[in-house]
Amino acid sequence: MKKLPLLLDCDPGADDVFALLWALIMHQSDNNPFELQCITTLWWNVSADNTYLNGLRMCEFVGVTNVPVWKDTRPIEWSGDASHIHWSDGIGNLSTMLPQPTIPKTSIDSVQLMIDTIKKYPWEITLLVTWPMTNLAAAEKKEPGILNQCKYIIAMWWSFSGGNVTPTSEFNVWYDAASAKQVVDVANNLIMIPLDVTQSFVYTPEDSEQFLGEINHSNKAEFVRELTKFVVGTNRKFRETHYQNGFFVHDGHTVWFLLYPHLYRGTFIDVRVETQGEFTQWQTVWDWRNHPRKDYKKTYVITDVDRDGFLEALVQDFKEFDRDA
Ligand SMILES: [Ca+2]
Repeated sequence: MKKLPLLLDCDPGADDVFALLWALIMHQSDNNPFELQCITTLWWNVSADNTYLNGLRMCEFVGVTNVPVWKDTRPIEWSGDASHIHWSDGIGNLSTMLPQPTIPKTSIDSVQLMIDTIKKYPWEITLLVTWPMTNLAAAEKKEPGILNQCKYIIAMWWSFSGGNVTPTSEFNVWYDAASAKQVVDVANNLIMIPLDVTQSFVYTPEDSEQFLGEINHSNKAEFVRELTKFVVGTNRKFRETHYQNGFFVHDGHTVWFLLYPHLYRGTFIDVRVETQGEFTQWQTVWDWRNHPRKDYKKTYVITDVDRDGFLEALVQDFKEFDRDA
């Protein structure tokens, strides 16, 4: 069976690592219809060097050596990042639990790689995006029409009801709203997983134990356990979960939606980005009135996830991953 091609655009970062881990587990499994073609890593959560290293480390950890990982080579003017949340290595200093990468390092521009990969698999490839739309907007600018040659673009971004950086703006929009606007204005294949859905699901250490407890004590299980502990700590510290003992698996939902779309519900909505509001700049505005604009782009927005079904799927996936431990 021919597998469907995937590209993962990410900035790992702790919650990205969950997305990356499951994308790589899926890539290794014979029982799924998808195949990762490449991973583009970008600066933001932590430095470009560290997000790239985390991409390589996770490939090595899962045993994937046939997927190229690409580094962000843009000149970065702003030196800020989220290392105060993710720590300097991006994963709470847990990189010491991961193998040293032996996969050859690369230096090709990630935007060009994205364009080349889409052209290789036109109307077949799906893009998973777990950071702002910077690369996608740059690819579209360089090669107009390229984004609509993707089958789907599945992204964790946006919000119906409020932001997590400002009262109205979600992080992945706020960080690069110009790119968000450019992408939503042209793409007709977007699937958005908004903050409202990712924040409706607090993943707890007990959830982790539900699948880790059923398998042998292994380095794979131990890494997931420690990563869970770290992310729970940061979510509590920054009051993300309103002191509930758990964390939001924001980025992971992109991969899980791809694998288990029947566990999610959604609808098509007309979406825009507010660019000028005094108190609402970079807010995402949804038109629920069923009066689409003339130039309305088809945007599928996830509105709900089946928590129990989701956790059941994780148990099975991880058993498969850990069976040789
Ligand atoms: Ca991310």
